[in-house]
Amino acid sequence: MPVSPIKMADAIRVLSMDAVHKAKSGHQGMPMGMADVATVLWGKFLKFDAAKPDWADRDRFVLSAGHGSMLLYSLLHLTGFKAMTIQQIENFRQWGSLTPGHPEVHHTPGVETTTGPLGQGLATAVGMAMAEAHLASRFGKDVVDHRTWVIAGDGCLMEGVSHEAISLAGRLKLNKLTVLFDDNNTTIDGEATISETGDQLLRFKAAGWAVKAVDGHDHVKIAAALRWATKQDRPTLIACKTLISKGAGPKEGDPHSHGYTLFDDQIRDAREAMGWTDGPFTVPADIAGAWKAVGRRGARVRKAWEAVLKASAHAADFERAMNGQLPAGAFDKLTAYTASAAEAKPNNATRVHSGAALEQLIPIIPEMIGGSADLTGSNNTFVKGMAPFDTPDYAGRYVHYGVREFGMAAAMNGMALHGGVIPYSGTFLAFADYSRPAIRLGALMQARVIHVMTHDSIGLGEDGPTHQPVEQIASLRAMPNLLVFRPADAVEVAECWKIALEHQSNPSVMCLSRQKVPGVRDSAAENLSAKGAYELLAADGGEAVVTIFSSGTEVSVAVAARDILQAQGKPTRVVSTPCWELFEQQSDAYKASVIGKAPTRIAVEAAVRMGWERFIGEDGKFVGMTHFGASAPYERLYKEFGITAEAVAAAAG
Ligand SMILES: Cc1ncc(C[n+]2csc(CCOP(=O)(O)OP(=O)(O)O)c2C)c(N)n1
Ligand SMILES: [Mg+2]
Repeated sequence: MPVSPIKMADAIRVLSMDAVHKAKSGHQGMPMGMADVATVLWGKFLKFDAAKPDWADRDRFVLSAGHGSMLLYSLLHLTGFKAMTIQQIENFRQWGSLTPGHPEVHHTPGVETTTGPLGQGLATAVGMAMAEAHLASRFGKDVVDHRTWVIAGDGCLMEGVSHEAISLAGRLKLNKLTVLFDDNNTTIDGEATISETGDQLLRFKAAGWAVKAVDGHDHVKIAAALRWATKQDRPTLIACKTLISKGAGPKEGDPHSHGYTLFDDQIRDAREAMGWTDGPFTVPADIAGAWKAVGRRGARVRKAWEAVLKASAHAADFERAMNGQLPAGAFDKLTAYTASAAEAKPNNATRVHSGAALEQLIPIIPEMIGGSADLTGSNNTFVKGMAPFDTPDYAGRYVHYGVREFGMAAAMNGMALHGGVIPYSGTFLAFADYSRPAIRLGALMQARVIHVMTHDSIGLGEDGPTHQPVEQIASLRAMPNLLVFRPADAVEVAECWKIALEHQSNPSVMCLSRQKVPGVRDSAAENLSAKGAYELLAADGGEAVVTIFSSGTEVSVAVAARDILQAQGKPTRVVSTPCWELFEQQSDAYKASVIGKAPTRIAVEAAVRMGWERFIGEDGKFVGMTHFGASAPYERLYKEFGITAEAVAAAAG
């Protein structure tokens, strides 16, 4: 007799209850409520093969409501993902387990993206769907043709980033993206209506989505809705009306059963209500067998696809791109350009140098997909000849993200996680705070995403303090696994681009200037930026008595200050620090040699001091900002705020 799909859903419910109960923490409410929807989706629609979690043409499943992680872990276990043993389920939320509190990509096979910060999973999924659309165009639909499915809750849809994600997806008509909304009218504080009474269907519809509501416990209706979703010409929202903690006896539908609320008695009641006689963490053989069959359902399709890929003229290129490797000769043009920049020492804004570096890279690296949050001309992210990424074919490589910094950064994470593309895009550095939650998640997920952030100091001038970053550089430097670059001239800019592209497991931020600066590097023989910090100029005429540390546009200030000090008979070194994170990775001996032994250490940066003690020590002198900026031409601002060569020289005493 075939196993009832309700029983299969009950297996998710029971495992979720048992795991949360054993961990004495976590969330059973959402997994129990969405078990039916998940059973239909995984059972009949999701293209996957449990034996091959990383099959490139699999559908992407994103649990945006990451607190419901036991839903995903149950599915991975039941369908037979090898790593997800019953012991892992029993070790939910414990040290070293594959079942952390919220799903973490690269940690658990089958998890596509790290979720938990509500709303971001949905925004990340938009990027996955974008990557799919582009790669389908580049490699053909026989090689790339999959969907992206998202489960999102009330919380995800309340978060502001969902607005950016939804409107971008709607504008781009990403018809292979489906959001399954767990419409349970519940959040932590109680009924969702205590804080939200908007109409989600109308909201998505207004953004250009096709929408539908369905009883989230009716398997037949759910299946019909999912089938409908696959036939639309735009992204789809299915609001699934569910009861939180469905199946949990008296707790079913209780708006306070979001988290760990089921204790021994309630779990016994729930088991009874479900007619589930097996003990904790035990799934009857017939139900387990039905789920295992689901896990094998995609094997044939996967093998057929592998044969198609093998026969495809694109095979090698596709695999290289999906593995994150750069094409042969990726940096040939850039290297030649860097050498010529060292000779010509062009006097220009570092954002312009970045545009020039991109001109060397874009034609050779087809994986690079650029864009900007409506600041294309200011960010210098567009290279002539790039077509816009848009319907109908998505072949273009330049995304007009609109004024959506957070949605853009999250989408880039999704593109990088999907694989096959290397996203970069621009905004102003002051607005890094708008993107910050996605930059952070990208850093946690080791996603190769390059954030071009121009107008990186008071040096942007007249736009004034709202646009002048002061504390952003320090705050970004505090973030683990993020490479924060602040290059000084054309050579360093090109070096930093190369490093960012070569680091497959780090996001990068390029802090770039609006104002022009002179070239400081004479030679491009070695990528000195790769060391994070290096001696740009040695002291003349004896042991250095002063070392000036600096980054970006202030390196030329440091160089001018050195001239003054040398003229006063004080041998002075200048150290450029384009990337602090990379400096920390150098040997102790190298680091000590860069810090040097000069009795006077000064740092100059048109930003706050925080963190510079690393270079100048507690007693070091700092020339920079201690307050917000002001609106005026930048030359005046540097003078008024005392960030000048004279001030640096004077600080040497
Ligand atoms: C950005 C963010 N803010 C707050 C939280 C904490 N949090 C986790 S779940 C949740 C309630 C979400 O409600 P819903 O998505 O409807 O989940 P349900 O209660 O239905 O399971 C909150 C506030 C979070 N994870 N992320
Ligand atoms: Mg809810």
